[in-house]
Amino acid sequence: MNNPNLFAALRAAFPAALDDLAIETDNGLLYSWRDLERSTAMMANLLQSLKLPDGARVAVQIEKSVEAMVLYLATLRAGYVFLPLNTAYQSAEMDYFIGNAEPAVVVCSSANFGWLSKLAFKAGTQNVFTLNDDRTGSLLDRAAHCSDQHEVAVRQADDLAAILYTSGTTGRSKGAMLSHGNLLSNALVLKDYWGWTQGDVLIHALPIFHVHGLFVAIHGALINGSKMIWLSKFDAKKVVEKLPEATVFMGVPTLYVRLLAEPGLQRDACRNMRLFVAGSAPLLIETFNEWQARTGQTILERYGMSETAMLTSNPYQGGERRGGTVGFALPGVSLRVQGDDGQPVPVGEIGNIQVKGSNVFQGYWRMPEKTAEEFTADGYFKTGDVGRIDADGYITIVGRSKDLIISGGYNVYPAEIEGYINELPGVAESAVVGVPHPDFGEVGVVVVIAKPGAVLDGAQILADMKARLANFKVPKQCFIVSELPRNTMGKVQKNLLREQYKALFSSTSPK
Ligand code: MCA
Ligand code: AMP
Repeated sequence: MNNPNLFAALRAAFPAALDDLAIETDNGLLYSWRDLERSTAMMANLLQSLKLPDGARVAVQIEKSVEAMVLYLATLRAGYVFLPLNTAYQSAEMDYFIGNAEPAVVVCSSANFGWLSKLAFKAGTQNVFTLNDDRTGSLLDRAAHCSDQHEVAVRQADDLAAILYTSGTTGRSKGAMLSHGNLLSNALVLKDYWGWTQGDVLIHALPIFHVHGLFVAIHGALINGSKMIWLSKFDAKKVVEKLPEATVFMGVPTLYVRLLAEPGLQRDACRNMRLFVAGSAPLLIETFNEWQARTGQTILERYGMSETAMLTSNPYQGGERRGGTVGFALPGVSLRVQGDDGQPVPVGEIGNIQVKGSNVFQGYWRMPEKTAEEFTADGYFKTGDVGRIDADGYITIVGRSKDLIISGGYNVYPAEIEGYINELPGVAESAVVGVPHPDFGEVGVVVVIAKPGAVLDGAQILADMKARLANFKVPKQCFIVSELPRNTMGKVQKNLLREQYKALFSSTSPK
């Protein structure tokens, strides 16, 4: 291949019969491969007509739609850098991302144009377009006037394709810079490893602003020339209804829990399915077993990160898929488990997971020191995950050294939430911890200490957070207490809080 642009590889995998169906949506829209070719060309021409500088970021906060995916592909095609943002983010969060990334283009829904365009113009963005999930908005209006012929921009393997914001222990989000080569190498490895084959049909039910839905699912289908059944939003009933027409499904554990609550999920519904992939958060062994008993299919669990895309996977064939493990390092990924002393731990013992490979990102956007801190002297990336490798080579993730809650597949950083809560009047200190939850796997709970003389209302604190933060980050419960458990250094012992509140949601049944 002479153009290492990821789009060139995806485009090359389109079937020769361009009029075949590429995508059907849950609201009855049909897109052929030719539609994808033409629409990405038109949108890429629009982006290029803006005369953006090399490396320009295209920041996007829009509802899921095929056109939103086309915008992603067009950004690659035109050689710019895609920056997807969760639709749940509110103005303070968006202000930070846009101020930090300084995008040349922002695309948002018409409903958010007023406040978001102000933030964008303040950050120096020249172009703000709208794109709505009903195929309206200025982006499509403008693209409609552009040519449908476009030569894919030449990009090198280490040129940036996307920036994905992901938080760190400090609570400040960092932009993980992923190159065309990072994403393409991962897509090609997964194509082989997961046995993608002609005739595969993927049910796409995940959001498209994170690695799982945007890269693993979309690249997987496109690089194999496979059709997608496109759900604008996860809906367990719709997935079950569509299963007989599909062969591959990908989901975070919450999706599997919700599917199991559907009586229609039976062996027969899965008769054409060959692969159920789970990841982004730990899959409970109960879910793994119940799925096997109900459908006769064994979920394949894999593990990845925004900084690295996919790192490990249980085998598709030629080996057992072991529940509770994330399988083996993928081909091309070198993975090791080290003790805090920087030495490898013996087989079966717990340590810090470190990785290296062509999938590992280029660093954090404009944070060279933070990037340097996260790599070892010999070039391994410190994942912040803690795990072990057993005698058979299976990797199990047992925890995280980073203070992170994964709720329904979304990451919530306690430090960020605590920062907001500590700013509220009357709050002396707060601690956010993750506790088990039957639907979301884990959810945040906050424990707050009032300033002397102040009277706090937990419900009001949560309401204040709801007004400022993405809804999935808002702790599900708030407790006002007189003191927090501390160690001799005065540090809050979050493990004791987690223990204290662990049964809070144990009687709640999954949604
Ligand atoms: C929704 N709510 C949540 C979450 N989602 N609370 C905690 N955690 C969540 N994940 C709350 C909302 O705040 C709201 O509460 C209420 O649930 C209903 O909101 P709604 O948006 O209608 O919820 P939903 O449509 O039922 O969404 C649940 C979901 C969604 C489908 C599980 O969270 C989802 O799509 N998760 C997938 C995330 C994902 O794609 N992760 C991949 C990251 P209230 O009414 O009180 O406001 S990529 C990654 O991690 C790596 C690289 C990897 O390995 O893949
Ligand atoms: P993010 O970078 O936001 O996409 O989140 C990546 C984190 O999700 C990883 O560092 C892990 O902690 C977690 N993760 C992803 N897949 C799995 C999995 N299969 N099991 C447990 N944790 C996972």
